[in-house]
Amino acid sequence: MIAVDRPQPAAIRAELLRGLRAFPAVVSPKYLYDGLGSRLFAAITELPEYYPTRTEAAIFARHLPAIAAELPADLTLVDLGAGNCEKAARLLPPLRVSTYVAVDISLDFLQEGLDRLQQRHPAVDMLGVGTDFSTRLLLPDAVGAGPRLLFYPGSSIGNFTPPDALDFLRQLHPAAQGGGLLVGVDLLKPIEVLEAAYDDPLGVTAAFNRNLLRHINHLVGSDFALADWQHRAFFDSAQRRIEMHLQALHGVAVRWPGGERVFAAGERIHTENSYKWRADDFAALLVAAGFSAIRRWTDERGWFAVFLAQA
Ligand code: AVJ
Repeated sequence: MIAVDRPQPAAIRAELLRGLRAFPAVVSPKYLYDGLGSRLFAAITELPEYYPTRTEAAIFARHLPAIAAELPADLTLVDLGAGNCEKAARLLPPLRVSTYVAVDISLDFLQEGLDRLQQRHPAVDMLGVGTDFSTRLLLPDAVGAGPRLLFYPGSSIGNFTPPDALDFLRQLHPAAQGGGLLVGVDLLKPIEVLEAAYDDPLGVTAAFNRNLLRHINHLVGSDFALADWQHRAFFDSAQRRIEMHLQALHGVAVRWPGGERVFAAGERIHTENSYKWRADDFAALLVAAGFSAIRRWTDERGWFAVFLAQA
């Protein structure tokens, strides 16, 4: 395991407090994933309403031979946001991966998954890299000079606004070293389907969102009381995105060492955007970022797409 540019607690605190003081208040969705948050997200992927994970898995299950046919043998697979490494686990033999590089912000969660995977696939070289690749993808020299397939599944790209997604893809391009990009993207679909996926009746997504306040309390020493805050998620058709917010049920003052913020009843903290793409627009985005030879696979309903592009 290698930790590159481990984020400093003071920098994290400063970033969070800047967002909490802003109007409207905003927190980056990356803070949704502490230990419990990562487990709650895993629970979300099991919900009947949350279609993206299983739809993407079905696309891979069906089209893996076609995808493999486009790729060289002895592949170096770089898994961006590997989490528990479950998604990549199913790709290693079919894609003839010889080197697997798991990249994630949280090294703790990564270690468990990587150990399990190494036991199942002893012949594959494995490396864990802890880094926040959303700003810059820094890979250690140990990853090697040959071409790499960058793997960015799950529609995590949906967290970026379209201009930020373009910047992100442009900075990924050189890291592929002439290899490619395999990326999963959630597509536009009826609003009822979208909103149910982000506001499930069991309340798992609400717990996932509200857990952010516990994590912030831990990181900055604030005193958010979870009972004061309600989960909100809705689709904004103009911006083609699901927005997640935490909304104050009544007026609250939140204190932290050295400061405070008063929230009026109904005031919100914006916690996540999840953009939904038209497949043709996303293909054009890949081209604008410098990728070529774009191939795409979708499910029968056209709800989700997997793109393969040459770097
Ligand atoms: C992990 C960013 C792809 O946007 O669907 C799930 C996160 N948020 N439910 C998504 C999420 C609420 C998820 N991504």
